[in-house]
Amino acid sequence: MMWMIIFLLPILIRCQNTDDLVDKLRHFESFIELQGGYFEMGINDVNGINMEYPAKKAYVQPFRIYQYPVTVAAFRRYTQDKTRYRTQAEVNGFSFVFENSTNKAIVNIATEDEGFVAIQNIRWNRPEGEITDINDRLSYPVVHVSWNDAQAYCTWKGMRLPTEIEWEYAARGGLHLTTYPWGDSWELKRANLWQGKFPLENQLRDGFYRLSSVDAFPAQNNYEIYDMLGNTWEWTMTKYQDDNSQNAISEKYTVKGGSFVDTRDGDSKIDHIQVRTSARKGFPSNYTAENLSFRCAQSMNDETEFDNDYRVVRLRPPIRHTSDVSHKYKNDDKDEL
Ligand SMILES: *[C@@H]1O[C@H](CO)[C@@H](O)[C@H](O)[C@H]1NC(C)=O
Ligand SMILES: *[C@@H]1O[C@H](CO)[C@@H](O)[C@H](O)[C@H]1NC(C)=O
Ligand SMILES: *[C@@H]1O[C@H](CO)[C@@H](O)[C@H](O)[C@H]1NC(C)=O
Ligand SMILES: [Ca+2]
Repeated sequence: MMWMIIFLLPILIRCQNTDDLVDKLRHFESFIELQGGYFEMGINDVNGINMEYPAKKAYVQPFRIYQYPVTVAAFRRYTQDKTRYRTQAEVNGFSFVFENSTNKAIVNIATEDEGFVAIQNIRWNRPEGEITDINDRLSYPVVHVSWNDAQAYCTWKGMRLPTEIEWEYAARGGLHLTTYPWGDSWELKRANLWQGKFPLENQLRDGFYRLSSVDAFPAQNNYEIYDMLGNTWEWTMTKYQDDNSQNAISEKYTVKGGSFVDTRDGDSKIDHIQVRTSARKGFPSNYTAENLSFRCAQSMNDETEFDNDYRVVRLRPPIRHTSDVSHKYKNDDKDEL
């Protein structure tokens, strides 16, 4: 009898842990429902670039949006279901990776992607090359996915990508024209960015050199939405436009949010992007990189009644943070860059 317990115990414990993991990963597919309405997007900063300046009034219908970016685990289920689906990075034969982290041949592709190189055989389940173990990254945002891949995934879920207006409405969390989802002053332990002079010096003040899991930091605003700013840029459904002419730039889509290689002040980057809620830029639908992910959204009936301007629809289980420290962001944590 005793030997059976001794024999079975480790297996039981292992199952318990696996269940926990499955539950946690499932929880990352929870969404929030937002009432929408009129709000102001953009920013009143004359130095704003890519048309983030000036702020403008926008209207949005009620919609749902994922609380977290789509994770590697969730995307893996998609590829298991659609076994014939080839992601864009597989079709292209390469993807853009930060630095030269693998010994795979570099494809000679000209890129304006500062610090990034095109590398063969990089894809969603090999985000940094052969050495990456996907099981360590199940709760990370899926990367090396094109706009086409993102739409295919969301369609599979009965959803679509958010529009730029929906994305920004969700990121603002009901606050009026603040710089960041949580307010106007920068707080360090709230987003995974780059601190220091890019690309040589990373002070790692947020604790992450490259990507982090989607719940590495607490929710970024009152809507309980995670990882909007930082970690990865996110695709939207909206065609990209970066000047006042009414023409969208053909085949480019707007991305939002900033990533682990972007900085708060934009000073050391060629593109001068300052990561903030209004920041935006555009990429072709076949572009893939290590700093670009997505989340899905869906329109709701505008008859839906709200007792609050939002509600969180949690898929089991309740929120569990990777560390308790992430709950606390004290004033002395403020970034003094
Ligand atoms: C990338 O790694 C390969 C193999 O180690 C090396 O030959 C190449 O020079 C490296 N390129 C850069 C840009 O570091
Ligand atoms: C990824 O980061 C590089 C370096 O800053 C940048 O040039 C590139 O545009 C980024 N990709 C996306 C999708 O933002
Ligand atoms: C994307 O498509 C354009 C237009 O067809 C093409 O010129 C470009 O090489 C493609 N980019 C990638 C990364 O495959
Ligand atoms: Ca970081």
